[in-house]
Amino acid sequence: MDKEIGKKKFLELFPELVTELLDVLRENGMPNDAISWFQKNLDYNTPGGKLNRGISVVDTYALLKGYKSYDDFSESEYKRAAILGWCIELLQAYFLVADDMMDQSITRRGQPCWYRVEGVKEIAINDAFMLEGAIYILLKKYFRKDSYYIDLLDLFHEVTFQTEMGQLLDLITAPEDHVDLSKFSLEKHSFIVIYKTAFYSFYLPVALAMFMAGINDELDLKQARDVLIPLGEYFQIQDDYLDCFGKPEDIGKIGTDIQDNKCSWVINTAIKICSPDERKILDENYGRKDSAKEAICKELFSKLKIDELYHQYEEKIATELKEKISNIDESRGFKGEVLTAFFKKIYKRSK
Ligand code: DMA
Ligand code: MG
Ligand code: MG
Ligand code: MG
Repeated sequence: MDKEIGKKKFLELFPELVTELLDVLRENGMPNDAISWFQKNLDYNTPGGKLNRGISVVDTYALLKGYKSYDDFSESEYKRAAILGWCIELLQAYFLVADDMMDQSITRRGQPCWYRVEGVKEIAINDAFMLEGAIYILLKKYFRKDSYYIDLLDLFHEVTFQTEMGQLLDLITAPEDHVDLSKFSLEKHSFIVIYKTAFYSFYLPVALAMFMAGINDELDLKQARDVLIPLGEYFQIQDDYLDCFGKPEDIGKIGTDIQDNKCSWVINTAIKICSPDERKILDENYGRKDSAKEAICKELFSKLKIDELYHQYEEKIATELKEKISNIDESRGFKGEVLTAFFKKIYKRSK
C-alpha cells in the first residue's frame, strides 16, 4: 500500500462528504450563512492533521482482505472504508476543538486553535457538537442497511464515552488554581491516557475495519485491543514527551502541559526520580501560568535527563509490543500484520 497514494485518495473523498453534510443543512432550510459556517468548521478542523487514524481504517481493511494495493478495492468498497476513516477524523476534530478550549491551547496543526479564530470563541462548543453529529449522518447514509450498522454505532458511542471519561480525569487531575503533585502517579497517568487517547486513536480504527471485513469474533477484538491499548498508551506518552521537548514546527502546536498542571508522563517521571530539593522546585514552579516558571521546570527536566529515560522507555515498550504481536492467533482471520503496521507508524515519531 503506497503511503502517498493512500493519503491522496483519502483526502480526495473529503470535499464530497462535505457537500453531502452541507446538503443536510440545506434540506433543513438553513440559511446560507449557517451553511458557510458549518463548511468552514468542517474544513478548518477535520483534514489538516496526519490523518493516521482515518487512513488506518482503509489500510487495516486492505490487510485483512489480503489486498496488495488500492486497485484491489472496488470503488464503493474503498469509499465505504474511507468514510469510516473520515468518521474517526470527525470524532478527532470534535475532541480537539473542545480539548483546545479546555487546555487553553494556542495553536493546532500549525494554525490558531478554532476557538481563537476571529469571531468564533464559544461558538466552537456547538461546532464541536456538530462535528460529532456529522459522524452519525454519514454512518446512517452509508451503513444503515448493513448487518453491522448497530456494531458501528455501539462502537462509536462506547469509544466516545471512554474518551470523555479520560478527558474528565485529565482535567480534574490538573486543577488550574491548586497544584498538588502528590495527586499524580504513573499509574494514574496510565489510566488517563488509555481512556483519553488509546481507545479512539488505536482500537477504534482497527475495530471498524474488522467489522467491515466481517471479522468480529470477540476473541479477535480482544486480541486487537490487548496490543492496541498499550500501543495507544505509548503514543500518548510520546505526545506528552513532545509537548515538552518537541519543536512546535514539527508537532504543529505549542506545548501547554507544564503551565496547565497536566498529569503528564514527563512530570510523573521527574517526580519519581528527583531529590527532595528538586521536588520543592517542581512544587513551586509546575502548573503556574508563568513562562519563567515553566522554563525552570524544563531546565530541571533536562538536568534529570528525562529524555534519556524516555528513550529507554521507548526501547522497552517496543520490545514488549513486538513480543505481543508475535503471539497473535491468526486462525480466525485476524492478522498480526495489522498491529505491526500501526506500530511502525508511530515508533520513534517526532511529530
Ligand atoms: C489528547 O490530550 C486527548 C484528546 C481526547 C484530544 P492532549 O490535550 O494531550 O492533546 P494535545 O496535546 O493534542 O492537545
Ligand atoms: Mg490538549
Ligand atoms: Mg487535553
Ligand atoms: Mg498533549
